[in-house]
Amino acid sequence: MDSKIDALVIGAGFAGLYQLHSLRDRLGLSAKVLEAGGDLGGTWYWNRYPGARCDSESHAYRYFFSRELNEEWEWSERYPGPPEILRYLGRVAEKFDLRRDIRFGCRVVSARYDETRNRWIVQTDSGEQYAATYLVAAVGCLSSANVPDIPGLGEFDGKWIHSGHWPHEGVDIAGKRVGQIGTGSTGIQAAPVIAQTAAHLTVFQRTPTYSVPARNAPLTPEFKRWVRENHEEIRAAVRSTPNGHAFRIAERNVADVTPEERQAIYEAAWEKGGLQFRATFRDLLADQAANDTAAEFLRGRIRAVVRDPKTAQALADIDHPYAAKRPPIDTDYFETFNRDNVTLVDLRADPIERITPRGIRTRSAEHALDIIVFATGFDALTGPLLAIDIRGRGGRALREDWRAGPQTYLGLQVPGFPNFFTVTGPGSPSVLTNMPVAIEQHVEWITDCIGHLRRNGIDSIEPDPEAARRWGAHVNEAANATLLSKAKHSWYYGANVPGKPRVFMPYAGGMARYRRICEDVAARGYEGFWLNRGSEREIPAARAGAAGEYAAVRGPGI
Ligand code: NA7
Repeated sequence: MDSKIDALVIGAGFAGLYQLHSLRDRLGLSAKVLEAGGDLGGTWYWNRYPGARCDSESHAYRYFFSRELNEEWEWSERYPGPPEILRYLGRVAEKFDLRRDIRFGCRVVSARYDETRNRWIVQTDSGEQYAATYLVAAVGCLSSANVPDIPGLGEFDGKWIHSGHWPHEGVDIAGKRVGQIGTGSTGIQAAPVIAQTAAHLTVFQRTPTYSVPARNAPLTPEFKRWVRENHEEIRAAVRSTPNGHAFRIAERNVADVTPEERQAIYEAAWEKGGLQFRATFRDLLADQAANDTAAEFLRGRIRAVVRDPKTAQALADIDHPYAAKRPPIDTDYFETFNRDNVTLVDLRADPIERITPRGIRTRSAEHALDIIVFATGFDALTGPLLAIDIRGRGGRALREDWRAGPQTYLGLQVPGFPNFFTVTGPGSPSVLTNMPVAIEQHVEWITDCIGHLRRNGIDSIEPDPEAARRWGAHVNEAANATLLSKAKHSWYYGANVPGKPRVFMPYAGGMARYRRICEDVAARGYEGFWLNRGSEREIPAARAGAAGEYAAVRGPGI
């Protein structure tokens, strides 16, 4: 057992790499990363399905902690794809000499807190054991694949693949009959690309979704120069916007403009493309009537593009407010349904009954297939953490404690699990943001926190259960202040995984507001946490302020 380690980090994606650099090179700790994949990249190591691409714009999808790094790196397109993101992370690892402290191909299966020694004992799938004072889960929010339990899958004679475990050597789709289940962000990216080479693509749609064109394009030399020269401005923007993107949400409400002006605004945003469509009006996620105008505009676009009226109707018959589920962006998604080799199966009218050796049988027909692509998403946020048997004080199991839903304080720590930190854990803005921004904020907060513990001779930190309870109530309240609460069947609620508790998991109060809360908590001597020295417990006095401040969320923060 390697027990000379101060900190163990699980995962070598954006979060794990920066956490290693911060703990090792800023605090001088001995730190190691354990990574299940064969190389770094996290989400991007695994998600290599056709059409995979980041939805955040490249100038905002990066670390901001090193100006030098940004000056050395240039993205080539508006939205980066996996190969370029992996090259970027490879460059980061090289620049900060990270690889020497990462162990690849080693999956953490359990982590147990040894109270007498104040150490985490971590076990990998190959039987290796590590011990460390601090344990940081940088396991990603969308890394636990959700393969639905459809009867007959084991009998299928063809090949089936989940989008999140796409074989690195690729899949030969040319001339094949492909069935794709799922039309979320992944399915919407994958279908147009699969359709280009497959003999036939059948898209099995359970819930139709809005989508806005991504309008990806190579970056111009002028834009690249602008990015290089405006590091500070872009950094300031991503740190101050509600969702960590570099675009600002308009100040106006839908009712402030005439219907003609509104139409022109939506058309311009449609032409510009991307997630910033939702930034056209301030009240799109707060007010149903306002949202209805965007929703109707987007439904109209589907009807205008898709030629077959029945298919258009099935695609446009959307049952939730725009952006109440994660809003996808696409390249020719709706146009794909005009191809002769593409069919849409509306599962609400014609549900899947089973998978047969030949393909997928719905209530009305059997669809013969060579390949089934599951673009069925992930056991989000809690899944990657609960895949590990994590045990805190007295052997208590995270799986038990979270049976009714995740309980965290600030999405950073869990009561009863001292010195265990979760980067972008449930209860933090995480998936509602441009991820690297949320990751950077968490990594820096955790690093400062561990630095504080060490400077002050504090052995361990853990949340006061009451603070975690209050935070959980606030997370709920923040979601209820938005229209996100109108899409109860979203994966934000865990609704995509049968049996998963229905709890809104990410924090919808906004990244900028959340950042202030975290800074305030730290400035108050880690209010809401217990700081332990041996058997003595220091409880920072709760003062009016942080706790009271986050008690009221007025309007959506996203
Ligand atoms: P999502 O957004 O969870 O989408 C999964 C899709 O799969 C969605 O259309 C689901 O329909 C569908 N699905 C899931 N289970 C089934 C079953 N059993 N039968 C039929 N259809 C099913 O995952 P993505 O990978 O697209 O995106 C995840 C995130 O990655 C994305 O938001 C970005 O942040 C990046 P449903 O809507 O549940 O009815």
